[in-house]
Amino acid sequence: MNDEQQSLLLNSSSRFSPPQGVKLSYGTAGFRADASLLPSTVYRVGILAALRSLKTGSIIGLMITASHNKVSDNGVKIADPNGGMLSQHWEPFADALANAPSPQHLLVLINEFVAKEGILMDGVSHAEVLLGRDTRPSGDALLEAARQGVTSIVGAVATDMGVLTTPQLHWMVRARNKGVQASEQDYFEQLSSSFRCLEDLIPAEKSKLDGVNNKVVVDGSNGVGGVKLKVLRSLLNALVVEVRNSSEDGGVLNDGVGADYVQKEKVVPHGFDSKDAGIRCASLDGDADRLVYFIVPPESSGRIDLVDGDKILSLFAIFIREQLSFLNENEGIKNSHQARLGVVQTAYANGASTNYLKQLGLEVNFTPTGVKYLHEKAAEFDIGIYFEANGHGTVLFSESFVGWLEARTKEISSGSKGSEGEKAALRLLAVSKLINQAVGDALSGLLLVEVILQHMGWSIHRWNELYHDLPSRQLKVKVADRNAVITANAETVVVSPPGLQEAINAETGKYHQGRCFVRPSGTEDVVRVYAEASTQEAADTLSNSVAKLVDQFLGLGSS
Ligand code: G16
Repeated sequence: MNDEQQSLLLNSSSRFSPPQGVKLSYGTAGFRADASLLPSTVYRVGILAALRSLKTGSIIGLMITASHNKVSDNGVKIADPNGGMLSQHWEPFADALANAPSPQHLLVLINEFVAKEGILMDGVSHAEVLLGRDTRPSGDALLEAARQGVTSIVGAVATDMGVLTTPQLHWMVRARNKGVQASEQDYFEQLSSSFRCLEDLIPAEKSKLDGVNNKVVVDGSNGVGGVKLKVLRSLLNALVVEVRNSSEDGGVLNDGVGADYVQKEKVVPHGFDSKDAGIRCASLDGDADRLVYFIVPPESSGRIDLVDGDKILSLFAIFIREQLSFLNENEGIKNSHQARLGVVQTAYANGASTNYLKQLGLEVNFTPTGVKYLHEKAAEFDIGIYFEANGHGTVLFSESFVGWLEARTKEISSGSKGSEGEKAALRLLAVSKLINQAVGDALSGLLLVEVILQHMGWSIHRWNELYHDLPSRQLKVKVADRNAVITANAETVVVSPPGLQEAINAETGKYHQGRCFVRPSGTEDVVRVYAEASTQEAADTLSNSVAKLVDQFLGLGSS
């Protein structure tokens, strides 16, 4: 690092002092904390993003969001060149940077890391970081901190992409690095045109079935997703999308609204009531990377029937499996490609969903929570579908399979209705364009759900009846140090503190179809407890008992 670079870093970092007595770590989805604690962290992540861009010779993304967290929180995360999460190999560097006590320490860390990674800081190499933020009030100032971090590396440029959903920024990074146009308009065009292509391929007899209507009512969590969905819907013809709790309505972000609230509490969000009984409703989270559906029952007393990420995964799996079988059976498609289809879940997946997927003959894989783990596993298949129960997920297509689909669909003469196999190839290619290949995306997920329901001729009730969820309950426990909980086997077993897993096993063994696990949250300062059992009462009791155990082993000493 030359003198000019050193003094630039020392000068700019002296404007961003790290908060005293706070240790931050790059968790499930980047750094998250109360927004007032974050300027120095975001500035330093700006530096990291510029270095990552130099290292990879590609465009990097930096998103300011705290997704489902309360409005006073904020966060920052990195999108790697392929649009996915930051390589896990760089996370320890992110932690070290965020916690360096002074500009001098920061400089030493950067020098060491740059040498170790062989990053060329010659002042000539070019780096570019795309910046995005959601609608949080603290976003503007934090984006400026990120910009200053990026530009404190000589040769690095920060491009402000404005207010975006998290998946939009990931999509843009991926597209730009593939040399494709990547404005927000391009994103909307790609989603809406592939959606229309799938609509055109709906079997005529299916789309007219009773019980399928063309309207969906969407809870935007008072975040960025509702606003963007309003733009997207203007490009759709047949589908009617009513948006409630958009950030323009004056409601508070994620407060009694949104996918996280609906999925965890299983109650009607603000803005919905018994007048919505029976209609197809959906919820996005604060930055629109999660999607769940729900039904308000006629006599609801505030409860909903949740149609969660597991059911979205099941719907996608049925549709894709059907298209693959058309491809493989159809003689019109020569040299059929035996595509390998796999699905990925976490321990939060309802046991009934896993059984259902296995009964369909699918290969079900498990990873720890966090889209970075699921995405990596799903990328091993020709088509990998991953979803967390909380509604975060997507469908990944391998480049070789997309190449095969492109070659096959080129052979189909334009305007021809084609054989079932040809239509299946066209549908799968359209799905690969509609569904975000970089990360889980509630907007593209919503369009895919909607068009598959039309294709099947299914109402939300028919979809919800695919299988019946085992009753479950999720709780959070405040503890002195959540990182004292160490888990293994995709978070199903606690290895530390000693004795806790044995105590959980003893408790779980008392319940028919009982299953329970605990894990430290990566986004909030809590330990999460998940319990499942044959009745709701049993799931509630089991989760409460295990929450007490967590408190006894790790708690603040309150019980
Ligand atoms: C983030 C991750 C998700 C993960 C969730 C879990 O969600 O992107 O993959 O499921 O955190 O949070 P926790 O570790 O607190 O249970 P989001 O939507 O908040 O970015």
